[in-house]
Amino acid sequence: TGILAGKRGLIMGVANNRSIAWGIARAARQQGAELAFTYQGDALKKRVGPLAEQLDAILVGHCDVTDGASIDAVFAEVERAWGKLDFIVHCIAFSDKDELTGRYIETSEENFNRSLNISCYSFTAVAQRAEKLMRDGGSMLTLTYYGAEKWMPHYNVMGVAKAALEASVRYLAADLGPDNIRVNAISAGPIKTLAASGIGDFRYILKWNEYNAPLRRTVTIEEVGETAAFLLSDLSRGVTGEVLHVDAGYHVVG
Ligand code: 0WD
Repeated sequence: TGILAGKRGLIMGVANNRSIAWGIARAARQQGAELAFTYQGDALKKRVGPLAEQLDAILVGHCDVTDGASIDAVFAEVERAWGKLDFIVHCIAFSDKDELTGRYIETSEENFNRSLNISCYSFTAVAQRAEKLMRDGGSMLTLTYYGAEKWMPHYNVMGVAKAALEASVRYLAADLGPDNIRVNAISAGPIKTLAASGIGDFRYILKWNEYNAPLRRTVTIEEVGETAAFLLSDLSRGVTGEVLHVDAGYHVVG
């Protein structure tokens, strides 16, 4: 039972139990979904394996999204295990930490390309593979941040990547809508995770949100997870191409 009963989904981007992807996985499982996880490299396998087990999920393998062959391998494994797919959750982003501080203008061409590739293109690359397995329609979800819409201190190249990611959500939604595949993003407020710890002055950003967001607090991975469960489920069947803010309302004031 639950709003995701009978649905099968692939979760990409769990690094540890503070990851937003983990909050989404837990909520999806609670709502009855069957899950599969990817992990990035052997170091993370040790961490993601036991987490997957907690949710009775299958580990479909290593996936580095900069390597198309590893994406193909993961989707081949999903097809072998399930034959089809109902949803994917993409919680992947990367930039060299040294460029998540100071001025955007100093960004290097190499890190710009790498950041856009991992944080934006990879969602499209994954969508290409997932489309073929979403035989009964489906839901694709990615994670973005307010730094896509407005300048934010230190977010720099990641803000540019998230702006491109949000645009790609709209283009993918238009491409896949005729097959009843929906594509949406959650714009999450700041949460202390491994990836966030690379952003300059992150504690200050958390405090700033706490003082200024309408709900006067930050959000949790559980809250992002439960909104995600809604977007992955048929309860949101009329919603696509949307960027939904789960940020305690910060976007109305910031
Ligand atoms: O405040 C925050 N934490 C917010 C995060 C606010 C709004 C949005 N987001 C976004 C992030 O930009 C990201 O897209 O949410 C998504 C998930 O991020 P997270 O949960 O904050 O961070 P984390 O737990 O670190 O997971 C991101 C993971 C990587 O972890 P590390 O920290 O090891 O880089 O993305 C994965 C990796 O597991 N990842 C990759 N996976 C496959 N191939 C790759 C890659 N090349 N690079 C990074």
